[in-house]
Amino acid sequence: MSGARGSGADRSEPDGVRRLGIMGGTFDPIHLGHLVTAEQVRADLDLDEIVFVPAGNPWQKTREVTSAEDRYLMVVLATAPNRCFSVSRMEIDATGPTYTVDTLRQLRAALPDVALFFITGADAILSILTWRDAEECLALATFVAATRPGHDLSALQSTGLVERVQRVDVPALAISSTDVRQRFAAGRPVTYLIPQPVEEYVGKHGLYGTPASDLGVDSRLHGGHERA
Ligand code: DND
Repeated sequence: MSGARGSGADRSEPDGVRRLGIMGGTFDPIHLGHLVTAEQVRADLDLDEIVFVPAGNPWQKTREVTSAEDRYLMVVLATAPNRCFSVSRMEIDATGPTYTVDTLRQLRAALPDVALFFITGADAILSILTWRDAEECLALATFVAATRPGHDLSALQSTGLVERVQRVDVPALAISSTDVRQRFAAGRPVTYLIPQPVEEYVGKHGLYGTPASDLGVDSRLHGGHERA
């Protein structure tokens, strides 16, 4: 079963302090690279739990992003089998652009005695200085930089962040949401790149240029929400 405790990492907190990983992302859609990264960080840093936080309205995206509700439901489907994974609606239910600093402030206030670890892939950590209130983000949580194919973490040296983030080596999976979306649109295979329930959800709801199923009464009842 997934979710077994890892062999342990050096803990700077006293015994008994819970360690929470936060996996933020647009997840458009979630894929195995996200899941493997979260699980590897959980095991290496001996985290008790990982909460996935799908971004409600990711302000730096210039393209049109899939609805927050669809992305949230795909993350729920993908993470359900792992007892250490959960999903938060905090950014989905927020109004306006979503900023990581707001999420971390809320988590810090709600969980004052929990050690927070914000998990990023190499590309995300290298852009962190462009985030709103980046310095405050770095103070509110320990940032974890996971390796990712095609992105060189040694570039962190020039940002002055190398001492301030914790690096975790993740099995290399050259999977990206962009490629997955393009595969759906072109009718190319996505099997083994994303969890099967996510593949089925995309097909059922006609996301990423796939032909929509005729949902009949279902679509009128639910108005496009809560529709897994
Ligand atoms: P992405 O759009 O990169 O998410 O957003 C990552 C986080 O950054 C989210 O929580 C955003 O809210 C936050 N952010 C971005 C920009 C500005 C601000 C905040 C702000 O507050 O101003 P993706 O769904 O593309 O990816 C999710 C994570 O998974 C990323 O950290 C990405 O690097 C990582 N990842 C992989 N890691 C290893 N192997 C792979 C990966 N694919 C994605 N194959």
